Amino acid sequence: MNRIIFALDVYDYNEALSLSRELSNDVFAIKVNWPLVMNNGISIVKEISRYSNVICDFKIADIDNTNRLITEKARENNAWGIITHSFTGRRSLKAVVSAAGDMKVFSLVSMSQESFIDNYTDDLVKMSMEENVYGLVAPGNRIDILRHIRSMSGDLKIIAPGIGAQGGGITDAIMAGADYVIIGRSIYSDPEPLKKVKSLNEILGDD
Ligand code: FNU
Repeated sequence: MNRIIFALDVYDYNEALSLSRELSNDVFAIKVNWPLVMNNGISIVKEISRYSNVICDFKIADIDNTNRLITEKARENNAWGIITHSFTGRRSLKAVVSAAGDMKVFSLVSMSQESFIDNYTDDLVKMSMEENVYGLVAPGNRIDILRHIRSMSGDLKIIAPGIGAQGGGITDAIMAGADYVIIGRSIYSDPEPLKKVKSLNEILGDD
């Protein structure tokens, strides 16, 4: 079992594909974000999906129709999962869930950056559960908030960024209730990314 989601935040096509090939057997999923997609087009999602589950971190935050259009593009390109904001409210979230089909929807309810406005986090968790999302994104480096979100969210999967470069500890995040940890720079900036992933898996007791 692997509990690392690799955040592939590079621009370059060849680098992205070679990291995907190299790490795919040792991570649970590869998360792509706007920098990679802006540089290479949405078809990069389909290419990486040949090696790994792909989560599109598009942080969708628009009206229902635009959310639907974005979600359909991720689905068409074989994404396994998609990340949407939830602060835009129920109607926008429903549009993502309904367009997602078999894709897993992760609803963002708080962020790893401490400047995130957390006043409505409880409401966002409740609404996300009512709308039957598959999982939540919650901060892996702000442990009290992560623990609180875990306590509210039953058996929803929690994926947690903020590990390493943003100060969070990998075991702390898992102990606080994350099912998976999202890690980017600590892996791709390492001179030996595969070795780094393997050592993180070892810390988690995963093979
Ligand atoms: P690394 N990310 C994040 N915080 O960092 N999706 C959030 O609250 C969130 C995210 C993403 O710091 C960020 O965009 F909701 O290099 C990046 O792709 O390990 C990754 O998680 C963290 O990258």
